[in-house]
Amino acid sequence: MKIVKAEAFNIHFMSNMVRDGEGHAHPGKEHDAKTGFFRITCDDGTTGCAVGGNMNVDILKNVVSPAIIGEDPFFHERIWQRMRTWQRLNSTFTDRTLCALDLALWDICGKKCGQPVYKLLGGYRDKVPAYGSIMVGDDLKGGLDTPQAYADFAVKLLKKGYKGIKLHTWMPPVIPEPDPKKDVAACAAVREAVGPDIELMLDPYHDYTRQEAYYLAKELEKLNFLWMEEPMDEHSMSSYKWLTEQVDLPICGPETMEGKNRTRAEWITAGASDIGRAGSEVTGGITSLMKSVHLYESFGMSIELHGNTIGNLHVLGAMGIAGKYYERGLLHPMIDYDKPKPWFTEIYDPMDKDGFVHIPNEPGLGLKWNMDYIEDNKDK
Ligand code: LLH
Ligand code: MG
Repeated sequence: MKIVKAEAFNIHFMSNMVRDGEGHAHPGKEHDAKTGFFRITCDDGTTGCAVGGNMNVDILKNVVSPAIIGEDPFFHERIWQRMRTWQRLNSTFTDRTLCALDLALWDICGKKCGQPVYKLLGGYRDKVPAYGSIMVGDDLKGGLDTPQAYADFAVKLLKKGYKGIKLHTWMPPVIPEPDPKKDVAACAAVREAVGPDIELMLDPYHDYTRQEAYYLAKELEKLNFLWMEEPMDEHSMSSYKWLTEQVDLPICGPETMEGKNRTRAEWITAGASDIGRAGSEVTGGITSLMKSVHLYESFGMSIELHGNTIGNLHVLGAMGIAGKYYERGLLHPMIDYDKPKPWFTEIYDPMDKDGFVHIPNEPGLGLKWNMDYIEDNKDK
């Protein structure tokens, strides 16, 4: 089996999400937007696809596609390793871009074997509990503008079946200065509204000082939070080691740090977090994420996966260690999360009334494409 074609292009769509000055997403005015799409075709007609995730379409078109023509997609690890080494001299060849290649390859392997990807990886479970991951705070009436707005929304999420909830609180430029006291007010309001038995997590401003992060952790201990993630710049591993040593609250990380499984190894041996973190998009795909999962398992640590990605869902289905949750979101009172994006006919992570997301069981990644929409709306 050989790869004969690889295509990357943008798909246009109408979006009601806007990015603020620091890149955080919020609801906003509908506008024309675009997202990347990558498709590999093999000599027997099998295709594998990936969409979105901030992939770099130019790199996929000009670097990846020519390099993989003629390769056997089942020599997946070899292709992934070779493309990984290309990243060294090309800063725009991101892990998110490597992830698009990796997902498309796993999709092909699954389709060809007639098995969902999580079973090819070594199936462990076919459903995972989801936590509701609430979007970064804003100043929108009817949105996430006050601690009470978080509390009201959290109660709505419980009614949908979520058993755990994570808050992303306010960050500049929505507020002029980061404000840990305001974060604690939102966390306390949510705890009060949902009662003592719901698991809660906080993902605050990502650039607090050690003292601010320490203050937050001590307050969250009183509110019985399950973990806190990314309260400081993750490039300072020593700050995380310092925080993890000071507080009882479990610290989860690193989330966005580059370096894939090797960075995770450094954090583990430094004792820089209590719970591990990685994700298929931020660490270069399923292939790399499985390396991190096995690494954490070897050190007796759990890992919570970052983001609502199809790659994470399949890895969660193949994880024999905790990793308890699938991060479902980002959720917001003014956004219908369950509405499929126009390039899909169905969402891949519907949640049942008990708060579980079932791992897609169709061969490959199990994504339900609307190829007519994609062909009609691609870059001309
Ligand atoms: O900063 C943001 O907009 C969010 O924190 C975002 O990155 C989100 O994906 C996250 O961190 N989830 O855990
Ligand atoms: Mg996070």
